[in-house]
Amino acid sequence: ALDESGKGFTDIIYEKAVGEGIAKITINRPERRNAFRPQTVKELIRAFNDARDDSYIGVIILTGKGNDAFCSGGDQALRGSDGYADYDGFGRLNVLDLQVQIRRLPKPVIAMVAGYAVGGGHILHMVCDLTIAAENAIFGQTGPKVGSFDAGYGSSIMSRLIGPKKAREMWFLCRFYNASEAEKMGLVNAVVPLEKLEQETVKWCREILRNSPTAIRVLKSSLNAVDDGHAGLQELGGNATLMFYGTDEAKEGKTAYMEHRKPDFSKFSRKP
Ligand code: 2NE
Repeated sequence: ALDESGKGFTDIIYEKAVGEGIAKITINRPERRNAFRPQTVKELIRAFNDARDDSYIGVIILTGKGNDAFCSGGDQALRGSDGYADYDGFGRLNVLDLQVQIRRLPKPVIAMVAGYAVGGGHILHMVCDLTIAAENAIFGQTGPKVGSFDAGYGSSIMSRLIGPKKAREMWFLCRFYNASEAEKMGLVNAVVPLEKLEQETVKWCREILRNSPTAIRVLKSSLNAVDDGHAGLQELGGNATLMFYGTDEAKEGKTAYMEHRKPDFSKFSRKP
């Protein structure tokens, strides 16, 4: 059963599976192959924030409406000289904020891909922690064909995922790759028949949800830490602080401060 909690969204559908701990965020612009405009990205950011803050949610699925596309990138009809502009007329590249949000979100995000994941849509699936693809999925970058590129995560994460030579091929030639090619390249975790896509994705979610949430949280940040530099260390370090606060040693420091006395750390061993 799905509990609609995304009232007020126009470009996405936001659902939470009752009793499961799974949130599902669906880009809902199928008439444009789920291309995103600034409003779409604003809504995605709101939904991801909600799923992050909901302690009941342990895994988030990102997908696109329909079977034709996961996402075809930025809406080219709205592209101007300073980014993508919709209601307020300001050009933006707010999808870059969304990429960072997914990367830093302390819960696994799974891209569930049917049809095209191309351009900025391909980058969105790459920044997700896992990708489950339907047999009809097609992956590729189109930027250099349409006068665009992503020199950030879209390049560095791709190079890590599929290797520097293959990443150059993908960006320089702008070829499309089918699901089985993508699996061989290491772009996706599994390929399943289209009719099994959701079932298989939920199965992966449930397997993750059976495991320790703290272990998963720390592992996500540690798997990103080297590549994300200072920001990666900050994320990983934040998890260390989070766990340290639960210890008697940390509590002694805080309690002593509140009681206006010197802290007594003498009973805490200096472990080898
Ligand atoms: C995705 C693809 C390959 C699908 O092809 P097909 O043949 O299945 O569909 P079709 O007919 O091309 O698309 C259906 C409708 O969706 C629109 C199309 O214009 C078409 O509209 P109508 O002609 O029916 O009115 N549509 C699809 N993608 C769109 C898009 N991204 N923007 C606006 N309208 C779009 C094929 O549609 C395709 O190649 N799409 C373009 C992919 C693309 O180049 N994306 C932008 C890359 S740049 C980017 O995303 C980016 C970045 O590089 C850096 C930062 C931020 C974003």
